[in-house]
Amino acid sequence: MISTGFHYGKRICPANGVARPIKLSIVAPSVPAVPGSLRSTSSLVREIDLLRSIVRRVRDRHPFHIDAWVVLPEHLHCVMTLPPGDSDFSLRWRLIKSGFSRALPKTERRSKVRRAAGERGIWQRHYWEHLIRDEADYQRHVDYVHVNPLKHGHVQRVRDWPYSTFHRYVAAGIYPVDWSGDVSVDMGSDS
Ligand code: NI
Repeated sequence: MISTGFHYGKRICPANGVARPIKLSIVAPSVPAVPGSLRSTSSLVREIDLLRSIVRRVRDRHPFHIDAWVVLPEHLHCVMTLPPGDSDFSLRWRLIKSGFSRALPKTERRSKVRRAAGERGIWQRHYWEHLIRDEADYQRHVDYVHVNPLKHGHVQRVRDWPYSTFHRYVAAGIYPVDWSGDVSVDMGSDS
């Protein structure tokens, strides 16, 4: 069972109402990193400072609220809220992915099709997304983001993964520090 009893939406994002689209996105680099392979040099965690600066830059130009975010070595999950009247999630992801790719050293191999599209072979071309339906759905997805490092076996305890908004939620008193969500929940192609 998913933990309930927390009211994330209202506490974290007061303006978050039904009129504002919120989506969970799973954004993944193109090929899972094999330990020790060259591919692992493009690990998102290794490049976390770069990723953060790109996200900030995109957000300055195209605002969005980060409700929940976790960065893993090979992919990331995010629950974001867009301003009223704006539903262009794909624009944000496109800019984050291309900005990050451009800023990395040009060593990754590219497929022909991606070369033709002017992309570098760092990201999958598509990502999974879901429009949040209601408060319960919101909580389920925020929990999903935060339990993800545990789900993928990177840590034994959720609190031990640093690249996560989980810590912000603990500081706000929403999760207990020893919180652990349900690792058996699957969404999209996140396995
Ligand atoms: Ni995941």
